[in-house]
Amino acid sequence: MERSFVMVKPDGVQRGLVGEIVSRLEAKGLKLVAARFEKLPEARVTEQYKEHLSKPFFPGLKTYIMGGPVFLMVWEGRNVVAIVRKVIGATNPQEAMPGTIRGDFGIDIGRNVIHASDSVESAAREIGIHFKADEVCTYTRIDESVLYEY
Ligand code: D4T
Repeated sequence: MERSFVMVKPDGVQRGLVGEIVSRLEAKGLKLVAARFEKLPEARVTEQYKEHLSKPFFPGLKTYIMGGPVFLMVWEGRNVVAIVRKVIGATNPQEAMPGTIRGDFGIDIGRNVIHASDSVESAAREIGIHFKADEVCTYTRIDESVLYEY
């Protein structure tokens, strides 16, 4: 089963959106298999966003992500990476559709509430940055037999 790494960013935590975000992903039928609440150390922020190291927005992004606690999660489900990207919406909240998390709860691109992996490969890399293999749980959710068609 596919996995995605999802993070409620410091603005999402400060604005009390953790429960709403977890609820939306749970209600969709996705399965929470790992979670941790913490302030990220610089090394893991740099590793998480290494593709953006040379971008002009990186220093501000790093300060913002390290500015408060974040809620890190791993979600599992069929096609979960693409599904979560749709549920969270476009990177710029002003372009994100209403009904998506960023479309409903954000305004500025630099305060876009949530991160989610953009590919199966990124998901594996990002899960590896933040979680040990034995911190990701394997279990069957009781509704799985009716959630999936086959
Ligand atoms: P993340 O990685 O946070 O889920 O965002 P996306 O995958 O949707 O978008 P991204 O990698 O292009 O951007 C990473 C992160 O940087 C912030 N950002 C981005 C910013 O502050 N200014 C910018 O101009 C861009 C492009 C927002 C998300």
